[in-house]
Amino acid sequence: IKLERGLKRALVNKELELHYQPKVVLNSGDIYGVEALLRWNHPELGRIPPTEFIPIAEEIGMIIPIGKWVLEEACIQNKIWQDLGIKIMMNVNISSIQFEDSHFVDKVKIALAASQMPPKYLGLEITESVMQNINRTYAILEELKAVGVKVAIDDFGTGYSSLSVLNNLPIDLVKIDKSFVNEILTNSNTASLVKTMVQMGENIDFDLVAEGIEEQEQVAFLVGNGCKFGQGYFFSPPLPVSEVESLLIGKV
Ligand code: G
Ligand code: G
Ligand code: NA
Ligand code: MN
Repeated sequence: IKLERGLKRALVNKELELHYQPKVVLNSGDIYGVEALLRWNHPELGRIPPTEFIPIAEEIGMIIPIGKWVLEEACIQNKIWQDLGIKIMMNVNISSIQFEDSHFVDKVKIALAASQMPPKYLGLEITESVMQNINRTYAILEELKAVGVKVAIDDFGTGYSSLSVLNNLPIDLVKIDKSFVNEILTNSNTASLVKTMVQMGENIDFDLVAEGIEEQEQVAFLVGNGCKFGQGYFFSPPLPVSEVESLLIGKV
């Protein structure tokens, strides 16, 4: 109850903040983008993890205005970097509740127009849970494609969607969930699964991003099996804007 009321104030009180985790080209370590991750600095309780407050925000509907703020803020930040010569992708997590909002595509367009950020640098990370209504999902993805933004399936393999879904939807990118990456060196079934996903990506033309990379040996396995992109603590944790900017200025 306390968090519920707090969330309603969090936006106006400017308690929300975005951190950014670098996304890298695995064989060079070059940063080609970042993922925006929401942080809530509660005035009394301190930092509350998104795994705690996002489900509440979804339940009480606050994820709609909060998600709109995240999109707008991320686009403004990307445009600031573009103007500094840092031309990188900006990925934003989209809750399935936002995706189901009938004004979702309009909100994406508004965030792009207001920031003047070039659409091709914006990536939207959606989860398999949006695929419950496949016809509607297809229509929205086509609209987003027309806008010029990229779409990624996040946490792939943790939901219930079948592989055929990837073949039929206009998806640019699939993120290999960190629970798989965590096991690639120790579980041969998981290793085969990841190899299969990379091959599928080559066959039906989407890129793969491995998430949750924590060790050099995981990088070597992924590169060796054709996975080009990744993110994880091995490269960098999510960082506040000033810290990630120092990294970007050094590396891009
Ligand atoms: O940053 P971690 O940083 O702890 O994020 C935990 C979870 O919260 C992840 O599943 C992530 O996708 C989700 N998350 C983080 N930021 C956002 C956001 O802006 N919107 C939505 N919908 N989910 C987010
Ligand atoms: O659901 P989503 O994939 O958006 O969640 C990203 C979550 O993973 C965030 O909580 C982020 O902080 C976390 N994360 C990023 N890199 C790593 C990593 O290398 N290891 C682990 N365990 N978590 C990570
Ligand atoms: Na994500
Ligand atoms: Mn994920």
